[in-house]
This record gives sequence, structure tokens and C-alpha cells, in this order.
Amino acid sequence: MSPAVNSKVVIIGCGISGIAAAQRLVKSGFNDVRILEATPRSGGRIKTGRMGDKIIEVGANWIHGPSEENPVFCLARQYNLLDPEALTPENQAMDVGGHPPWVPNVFSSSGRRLNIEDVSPAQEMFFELLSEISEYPSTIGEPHDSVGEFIRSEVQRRAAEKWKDSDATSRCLHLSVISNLLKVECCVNGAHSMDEVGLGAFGLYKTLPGLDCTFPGGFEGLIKNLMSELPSGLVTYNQPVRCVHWNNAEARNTSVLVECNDGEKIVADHVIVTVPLGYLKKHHSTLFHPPLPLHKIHTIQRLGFGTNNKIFVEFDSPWWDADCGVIYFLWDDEESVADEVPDLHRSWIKKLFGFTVLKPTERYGHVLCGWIAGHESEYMETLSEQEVTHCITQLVRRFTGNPAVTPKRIFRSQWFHDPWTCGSYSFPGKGCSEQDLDNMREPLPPKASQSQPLQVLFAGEATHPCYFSTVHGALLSGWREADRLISHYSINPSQPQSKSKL
Ligand code: 6YU
Repeated sequence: MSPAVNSKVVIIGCGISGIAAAQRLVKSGFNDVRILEATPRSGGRIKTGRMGDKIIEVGANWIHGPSEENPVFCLARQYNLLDPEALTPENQAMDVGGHPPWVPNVFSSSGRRLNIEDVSPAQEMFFELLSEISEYPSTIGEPHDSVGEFIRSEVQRRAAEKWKDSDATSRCLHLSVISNLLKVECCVNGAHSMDEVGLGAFGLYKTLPGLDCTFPGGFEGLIKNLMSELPSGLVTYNQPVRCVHWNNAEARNTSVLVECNDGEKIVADHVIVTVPLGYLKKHHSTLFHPPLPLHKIHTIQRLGFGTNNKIFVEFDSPWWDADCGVIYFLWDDEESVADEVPDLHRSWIKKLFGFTVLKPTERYGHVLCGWIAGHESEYMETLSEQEVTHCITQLVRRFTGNPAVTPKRIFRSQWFHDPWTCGSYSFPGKGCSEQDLDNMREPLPPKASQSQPLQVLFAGEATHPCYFSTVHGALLSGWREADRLISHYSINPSQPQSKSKL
């Protein structure tokens, strides 16, 4: 049993990073920890919903890289939340570099089913390029600023050599495959276009071994288990924070005054901010008083935070193969290699790259998950469910060439219009470097003036140096900031402002 620490810690946000920070602090003897959460629920971007009698993940879907190094996997195993298959050593050892080997079915906008051999040359070129980009060091001057620009120019150069003997139709097909894969990458990165993703910083993201797996009972099972280990009443729900006053005279300079939307004011020794980067981008100037240091503001602006939404579609019977894991929709007219649609209102649906298949069928029935990123996705959120259903129906009929195929029901996520998230997850924008990820997690006051104690700490997925955009990155960031406080009290046992007994 750890000795008690009476310092007051306020955590803003009850997503996985806030919960992880609270859990570790409480276990280490901090007995005055409070979480303030804007919404009526825990979990943030981990959100399990229902479509009829089926469980669907509105937010995070997979444990990326479920193996020993992944704390989300270890916790899920400990709480008995995974299928036996996910626990096998073979599954954990599989290293797929973030791209699970799902069996694809490919359809074109002229209503034809394509052979995999027809699309594989372009797929191979694309994945070769991605792995070259991942190896790029983030410091040296690159010939192009963004992943998108690099891919476009390299495809043009390599296609001229590799496909010089192909006929016009196959060349067109190859280029539409590349456009489709750029749209897939927009979803993976949560970016509007790969032209926004920094070339040098792309390789900062690290994958873990293990074949991505899901939670049969829903990702929120993890949240429920973690929450059950926290003292009851630790979270105040429906309590948005309006402003964090640091270096504040009213709060004895060393403490922080947390002001809530309803006027409640809480004096704390330390505050851990876990709000999403999308929220910070929009509200940092009012959320902090005095304002954040300039270098932190610049980092918040440079880092990217975009939208990736899902459109779940249920059918009475499948029009895809039984072993199919992913369905790609290729537009015949996309030979110019682009991941943005020309006319948002009329053709937003062209940004949807296709669907993943929810498996196993015995659990989910015939449910597909459509993926759409960027401004097209944000526009989709503004449409009525009927309009989205209509567009999806037309799309599927066109690509399958079957005018009778009709969805039973749909459900779409709307992360951009969630006022407490403002998008989906972070990515390293153009001009970002490792320094930006250091700046994101730097506490206040900044190191330079740390004659004063730690006041404001930063956790959340966007603060993890190599697992940003993931649940395991968020969880580790919460533990990291809890550890920062724990070691602060171990090193400074006689901090006057704290009533630490350590
Ligand atoms: C993963 C996956 N996954 C799909 C979709 C989404 C995300 N992720 P939270 O937002 O949870 O908590 C903050 C809380 O703060 C929240 O409750 C707010 O209400 C509250 N708050 C805000 N303002 C407040 C205020 N003022 N006062 C009080 N409270 C306030 N991750 O591992 N597997 O399959 C997916 C996916 C549609 C939206 C995902 C996935 C991301 C995770 O969901 C996310 O990182 C964590 O849940 C965040 O937790 P948190 O605590 O930080 O914030 C280069 C390169 C890059 C390559 N990247 C590839 C990675 C692939 C990522 N893939 C994701 C894909 C899917 C499908």
C-alpha cells in the first residue's frame, strides 16, 4: 500500500487517457483525484453503440498490434474481453505493419467485379512507396513536404517505367487503384488529404506486432472494467471546463484554478488536461489563462486533426464473398491520382473508399462498415440519415451492377460535429517534427521556468510520441502523466504546497 498524497489533482476529460491517469494516481496513494467530464458518459472516443441487435463501434474499432507490448491488449486479456483466437501466440507474433491481410473484393464504378491480379501491380507500388516513406528520417530536408505530393510524383515517375507497355485501360485502372488507396490512407491517418500529412514525420508513427482484433462485447467493456476500479463519485459528468487559470494569483500562484461552464471554481495543485487536439485547436485561447506559450500554440496548429467517419450498412444477404474482409470501390474516372473530390455537395460519396466486413458473420450478420475521411466526411455529417441511405444505396447498386440490392438499415458516426472532440484523431501535419510531439506533452510552466511546481500536465492520444491516434497511445499518455506526478512527489517529498506524506 502506497503512502497517501493529499494534493488535489483535477483531470479534464474521462476518455481512456484520463481514466488511465486517475487509475494510476489512485493506486499510488493520491487520495484527492477528481475527473471533470463534459458529457454524460465515460470513454470519449471509445464508444460502443447498437444497430438493431448488433454491437457496433462508433469510435475506436481495433486493438492495433495486440501483443505483449500493447497495454490495451494486456488489460483486455486480464479482463477476459477477447476471443480465444486473439490470444494465440501466432496472432500476437504476426507483424503486418498496420495493414491487416484481409481478403479484398474489388468493384468498379462501371458495375464490374475486378480480379485481384488486375489491381495488385498498383497495390504493390503503393505499399512499396508507403514503406519507403516510413523509413524517411524526420530531420533532413525532403524533396516534397507531404506524403500525398511524394506519392503523386513517384507514381508518375515509376508508372512511366513500369507500365510503359500497358494499354490505356490498364494504366487508367492502376491510377484509380492508387487514388483509392490514398483515400484509405486518409482514413487511416484521419486526414482530409494525404497532402496534409508531413512526409518527414510520417515515420514517427510506430506499429506493434499482432493481428488487429476487436472486442466481441464492445470496446466499452474495457472502460467499464477500468471505471469499476476507481472510487465511486470520482467523476463529475456533464461538467465542461471553461478555463484553466494557471500561474494564478487568486489561487496562490502555485495552484491552478479550474473554472467550469456552470461557474464552479476548483482550486487544484495539479491539472491533467486530456481534451482532444481538435478541441484544443478550436478553444486553446479561451481554455487557458494566461495563454499557452507560443511554441505550444504553434505545435497545436502544426499537428493535424481530421475526420474519419464510419457508415455501418446492414443487408439481408451478402453480395460479397464469404472470406472477404474488405471491399474496394474504384472510380473509373480517377486516373489523375487524387484523394479529394472536385464537388463536395454533388460527389462527396466518391471519397468513401469502400467497406470493411464485420466478422464473424454469426455475430454480426451481414453488416459492412463504410469509411470516409476529410471534408467530404464532415459534409456527410450534415445530411439526414435518409439522404445518406439514399446515396449509399445508389452507390452499392452502381458498383455491384445490381439494381435490386437494398440496405436494411444504416448508422453513421458524426465525430466532426461532436463539440467535445471536433474530429477523429491526430496526425503529423506538414512541417511537423519530433519536437512538436515533445512540445505537446510539455507541462506548464514550461521547463525553462521550473522553479515553480508542475501545474498543468497534458495527456491524450495526440501527446504520444509514436502511438498517437490510438487507444494504446492515449492510455500510455495517461500513465505517463500520472508517473510524472508520482515521481515529482518522490523527488520533492517536502513540497510546501502539497500535503504529501511521501
Ligand atoms: C485505436 C482504432 N479507430 C476510429 C474513430 C475514432 C477514433 N481511434 P478522448 O477523446 O477519448 O477523451 C477526451 C475526453 O475529454 C472526452 O470524453 C471529452 O468529452 C472530454 N472533454 C473535451 N473537452 C472537455 C472540456 N472542456 N471539459 C471537460 N471534458 C472535456 N484507436 O487504437 N484503434 O481502431 C481506432 C478510431 C472513428 C474517432 C479511433 C482508434 C482513436 C482512439 O479512439 C483515440 O485515440 C482514443 O480513444 C483517445 O483517447 P483520449 O483519452 O486521448 O481522448 C503517420 C501515421 C499515422 C498512422 N495512424 C494510424 C493509426 C490508426 C488509427 N486508427 C484508427 C482507426 C480507427 C478505426
